[in-house]
Amino acid sequence: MKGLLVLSAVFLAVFGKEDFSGHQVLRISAADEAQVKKVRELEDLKHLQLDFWRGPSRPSMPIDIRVPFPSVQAVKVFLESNGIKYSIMIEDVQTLLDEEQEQMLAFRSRASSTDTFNYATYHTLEEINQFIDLLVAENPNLVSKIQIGSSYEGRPLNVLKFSTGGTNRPAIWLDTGIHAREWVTHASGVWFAKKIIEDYGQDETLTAILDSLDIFLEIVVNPDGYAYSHSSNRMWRKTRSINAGSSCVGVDANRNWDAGFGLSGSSSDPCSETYHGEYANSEVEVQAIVDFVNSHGNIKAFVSIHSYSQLLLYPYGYTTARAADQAELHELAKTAVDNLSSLYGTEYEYGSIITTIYEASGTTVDWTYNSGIKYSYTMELRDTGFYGFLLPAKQIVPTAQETWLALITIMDYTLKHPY
Ligand code: 0X9
Ligand code: ZN
Repeated sequence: MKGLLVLSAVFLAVFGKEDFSGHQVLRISAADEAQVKKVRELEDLKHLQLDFWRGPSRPSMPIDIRVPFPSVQAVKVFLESNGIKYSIMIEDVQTLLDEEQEQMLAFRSRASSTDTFNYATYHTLEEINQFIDLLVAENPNLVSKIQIGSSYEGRPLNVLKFSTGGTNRPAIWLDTGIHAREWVTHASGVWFAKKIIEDYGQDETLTAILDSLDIFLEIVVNPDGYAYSHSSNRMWRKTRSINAGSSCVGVDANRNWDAGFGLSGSSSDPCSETYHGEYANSEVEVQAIVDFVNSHGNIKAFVSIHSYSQLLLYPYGYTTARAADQAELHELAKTAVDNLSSLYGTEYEYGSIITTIYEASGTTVDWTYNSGIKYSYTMELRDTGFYGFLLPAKQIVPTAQETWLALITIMDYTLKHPY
């Protein structure tokens, strides 16, 4: 075990990439609240270096944990001795990462137009930025690039603005990639951008939407994290800001918003994957969106896209209080997931964040909702944990296609229900 640790340290030093050989993803099915509580104890055993991919949440929702090789036996013994059921979802994380890299290499080519761009593979930050520039160059009358700020490490925060004219039209905001490792979201964001261009003037619904509303799309909300997830650690989630007094890097940008900031459902530990940051909007990537939304003043729908779990969620995450518009948000969510499912049969659950997934404070859409954006939603795309964050590239296009049906539903509803 020690040998392997030394080996992986050497590997990291030589190749600069974190190695996940022997890491397993365990799926835990807690039978009741007491067992969920037991599993929570694992969270406090820092030396195990567990990475909770999903949960803990209510007993009916499985808990997925990436367990580093040296901790695998200890965790299994812990679960077995407490009578907690589990299965192995991913035998060896590194095998999936190797396949992903191979796939990316095989399909790597610098596209000269958005027609030859490969939507069915994962792309680096540079490639996504090239895509953005190509799309804007090809369609200057329909889409432009706005830089809403710079990331902690100085990368541009690019937003695509799709507009057919007017001044400060009511608008829809879409974002992907606030969590670095949720690669299918960035890939879907790219596909959405192309889809909007293709469908304008062709598809009646999208055309009507763009004739009255603007669409803003930020494909890479967290570019530092995304770059790092390619260069060094595929499992990176947070931003890359340095935390004073800690050797741990980064803040969970989905706990950093000014809505129930710092309440339970986030962590005050800089080493935690759900670290909320020193204060609300401490992350420049979050502050940039806050400033943009406030100065725009006319955003009517906001959809923030994550993976995984197949959920369509609305506020709140930090309180069990019902959103004032809960009934309407719930109805619209139902229609949206029905439409999503109609394509490939992918099943989504929907509801408020806190009742459907878990308590989460300082999240994006709780802030947007409290700021007056009625149609505030967050999605968790494919899958339900078979591959988790490591969704094979061949699922990118189907995922984006079905998700688009949900987005169109929300955008069309927004158009038809002005407020
Ligand atoms: O913990 C989160 O931030 C979200 N899950 S994820 O695996 N994407 O990290 C859930 C929080 C509430 N849901 C969303 N805001 N999507
Ligand atoms: Zn996420």
